Amino acid sequence: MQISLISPYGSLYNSGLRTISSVLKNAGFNTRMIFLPMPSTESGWNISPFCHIKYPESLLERLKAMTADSAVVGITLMDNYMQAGAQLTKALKREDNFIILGGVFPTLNPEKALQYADAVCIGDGEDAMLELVRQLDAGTMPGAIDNIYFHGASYPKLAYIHDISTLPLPDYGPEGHYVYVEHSDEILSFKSLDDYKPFMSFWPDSSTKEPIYIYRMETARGCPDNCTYCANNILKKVQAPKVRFRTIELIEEEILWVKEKFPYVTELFIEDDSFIARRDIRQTASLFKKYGLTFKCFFAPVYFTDELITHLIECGMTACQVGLQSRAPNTEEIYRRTAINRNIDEVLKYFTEKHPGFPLIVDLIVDNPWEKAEDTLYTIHYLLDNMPKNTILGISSLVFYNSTALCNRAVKENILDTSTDYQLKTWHWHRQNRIHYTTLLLVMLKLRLPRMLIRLLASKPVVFLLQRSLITQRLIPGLVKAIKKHYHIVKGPNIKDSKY
Ligand code: B12
Ligand code: SF4
Repeated sequence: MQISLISPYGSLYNSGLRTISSVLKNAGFNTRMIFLPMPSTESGWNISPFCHIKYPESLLERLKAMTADSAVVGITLMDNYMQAGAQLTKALKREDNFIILGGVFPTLNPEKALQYADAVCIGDGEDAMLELVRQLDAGTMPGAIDNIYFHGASYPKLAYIHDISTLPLPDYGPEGHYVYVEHSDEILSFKSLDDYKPFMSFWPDSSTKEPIYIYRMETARGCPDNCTYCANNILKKVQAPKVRFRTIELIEEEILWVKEKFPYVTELFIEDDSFIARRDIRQTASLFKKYGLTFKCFFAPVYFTDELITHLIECGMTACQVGLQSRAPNTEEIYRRTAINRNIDEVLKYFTEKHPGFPLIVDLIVDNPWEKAEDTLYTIHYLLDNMPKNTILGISSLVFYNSTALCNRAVKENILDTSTDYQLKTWHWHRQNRIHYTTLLLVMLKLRLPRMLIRLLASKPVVFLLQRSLITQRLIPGLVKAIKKHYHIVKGPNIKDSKY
């Protein structure tokens, strides 16, 4: 039986969909994987405040032809790809095929996702998809499968894979793998694993002339923490209650496989929310060093110790991304991050004193409707006083994900209109209809403008004068649009967002 698996994401990583493909292949089914990265519509230069993607009709026609032999079409979706998923299912649905959606969007919004497809998968998809395909292959009407919510049926029984080390390595083809290249409007067929090269390239900073090649890797699923805005807030309830770690033996097996199949790769991006919480993190980092691979990972401040970060840097950590989101006590409480942010002073002191040039990425959330200007100013002054000079600020606009504690609060307080497609709001601060003056101050910090100047502009009287609706809703967004338009003309239309 032929199955087509489709990903609309900008990145070709797709660990979940690739593992599903491996499981199906191991059971004797044929899979085809189609990747549809659309950088120009998702790029930061798009001025819409929503993540709208419009596939060309001709592309949908080619996808129809490509999936004509497929009894099952599976599509992976995050919230911001909801509309892309709707377009694809509408175009690819036939009387005689079965379309299933999986990923974070259907997991958090099963009823909404079911409007488009024959079924949705909630949480882990490997066992569920295999059982679905087996039942369809046997010619029976599929029914009662853990995690699969069928159109017209009731919410399914949920199950999860307890030991994720039992799963096969992700499927990278190359046979049966295709990618859409938007600028040439072509669907390329992967002929060898070298064809993945352009999709694995990464410029560590603007001064680098040659790209490095990265392999994104999963060593665990889930997060030990529980921030109120994060998808993990729900995934803990409906996917798996605890973090699941892959064994170090399996990580070594994957590294050996990467070294053999992708000899051009020199760096690993550890995509786990919880790499830092691994009990064997020191050994795992030493393993990367043993195989000559540098790496980048995320960490939450609470897990910081001087000894641990020193070890990670010695093992080849070239950058790390720290979630701070806010330093204002009120906002930390709203996000349930008071405990997680605990060691941030030590983190910033460590990098300032020991590795001032290290690319430390600090993530912040703006546009929180409950946050007052003085709270954002508190974070700004905190960063002005403590941030190492080479810090890279990641500024994201708050997006409400369905059923999270923060989303529920927004619904209860009538802040969020659930009759709208609020999932499609973009996280890009510069694409919002309203841009706070305090966001602009953070952007100045991100651009490394003199801190003296920012301090002056962040003084209470100036903020009082400039944080007015005419300025935040008209003047600043207008100015940002004009700058982007000008920059767009200078740099050309296909610039990817700097963050991804
Ligand atoms: C790796 C990652 C990325 C990578 C790679 C994305 C990619 N192409 O795969 C990068 C860095 C590019 C990325 C980008 C973004 N990401 Co991201 N990312 C993740 C992360 C950390 C891990 C995802 C992952 O691989 N998980 C492991 C696999 C095994 O799980 P899975 O993908 O969910 O798949 C399983 C099931 O969902 C299901 N399934 C999935 N697809 C399908 C399909 C079918 C047919 C079936 C049956 C089942 C099924 O089965 C799979 C196997 O069990 C998650 C965090 C998380 N906790 O999930 C965030 C997460 C998915 N990202 C998120 C977001 C918001 C983004 C961004 C939009 C913005 C941002 N500021 O980060 C951008 C989007 C950029 C873009 N243009 O696409 C949010 C999504 C929230 C939401 N409600 O949609 C998450 C959940 C983070 C969070 N904690 O809030 N991301
Ligand atoms: S620490 Fe990060 S990944 Fe974990 S729950 Fe909080 S925001 Fe989500």
